[in-house]
Amino acid sequence: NSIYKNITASKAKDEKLLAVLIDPDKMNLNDASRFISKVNQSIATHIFVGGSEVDEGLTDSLVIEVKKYTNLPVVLFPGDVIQITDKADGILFLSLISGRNPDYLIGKQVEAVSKLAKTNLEIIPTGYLLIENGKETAVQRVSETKPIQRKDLQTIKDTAKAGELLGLKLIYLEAGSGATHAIEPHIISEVKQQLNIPLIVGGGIRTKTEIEAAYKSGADIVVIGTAFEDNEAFFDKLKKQQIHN
Ligand code: 1GP
Repeated sequence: NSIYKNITASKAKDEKLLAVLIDPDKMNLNDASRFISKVNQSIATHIFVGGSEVDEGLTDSLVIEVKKYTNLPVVLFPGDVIQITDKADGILFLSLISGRNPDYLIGKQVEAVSKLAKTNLEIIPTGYLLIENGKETAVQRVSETKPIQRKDLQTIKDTAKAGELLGLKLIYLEAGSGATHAIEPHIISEVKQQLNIPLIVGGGIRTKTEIEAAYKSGADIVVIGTAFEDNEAFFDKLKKQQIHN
């Protein structure tokens, strides 16, 4: 369970983490090597792979390709059970605790067990909270759940805390892929104050300023997908510092 240990160790040292999200439905296999070389040169620490709607088999072949070019941990962030592949290093074992659809709270997880038993994936139980961002997102449509309203801060905080009390190991605040409004800093910091476990924030984050704002408010891991898909030059703004001897 080294992925989770590393996350908690980073949290303890206040070292911030950045996950690049790759949607197998959107990434062409031929583009993977170029894309991953950009990831390698950036401050990214993790690669997440997943999407709301991904055809069977695509995740497997993409993860194989990605692993050829990087040593970063590849963590599944699955929208469905068919996205489980033993080629990755770990999996965010998600429960959509902002919603009230039993399939996404426990049903898919039960379905996943026999598949997971055939893998060596590090399983990281994760409470997943969808927060309203101004437009309908894929997660909302596919899971047929309502996001929690941004203004309903108490429910957001209590839901995140309930996830921790249930024994989940991470809380993921999600505005939705391509969200017009990323999770607001005050929401992040209020949630952070409730939690002892690490906090992931993603959805609609497009600039270095927004990444830093999320970190400053208490995000331990920031997830970015769309901004890199739309513009790989964004990686150049997030280059690792050169070390000169
Ligand atoms: C989506 O949180 C992730 O599940 C990332 O969102 O694609 O908007 O960066 P973006």
